[in-house]
Amino acid sequence: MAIERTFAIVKPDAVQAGHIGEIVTAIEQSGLKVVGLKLTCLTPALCQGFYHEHVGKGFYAELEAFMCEGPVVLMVLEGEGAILRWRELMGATNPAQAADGSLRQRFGTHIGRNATHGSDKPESAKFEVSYFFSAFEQQ
Ligand code: DAT
Ligand code: MG
Repeated sequence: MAIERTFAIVKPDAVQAGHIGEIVTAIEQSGLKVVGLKLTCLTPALCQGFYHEHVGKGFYAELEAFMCEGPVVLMVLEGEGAILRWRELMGATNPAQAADGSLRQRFGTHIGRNATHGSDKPESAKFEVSYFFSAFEQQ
């Protein structure tokens, strides 16, 4: 499998609850490398560009309000098959359906408050990494 880069977010619920460290630890213990990292707050405009595929859906207003309610940690992760591996570590979108021990099962509380984000395919990973990180900000 090829070395890939993927994009990850520790969402506002998990930052507010004090789970940044546990999530970064899970990433590093899985063998994925953190090659870019920053803490910031999203704005509605940034959120709309990032989640462009979901703008206009019934849950979008709730998603935007949630993503802008407090700080987030943005990361670029690297490793063999990183895109799928990070999705597996996170678990299913709905924490109620996420596998035992997955991050969304451990730290998510609701489908709309699910603790982490991960790119779902190579094209999204490329777009999402470059949306938030310049080449200079990635190792
Ligand atoms: P994922 O984050 O697993 O890639 P997605 O791309 O389908 O899932 O949706 C993006 C985010 O939007 C998701 O993490 C949480 C929110 N969301 C999705 N479906 C939802 C729904 N039915 N109700 C509320 N929030 C939802
Ligand atoms: Mg998605």
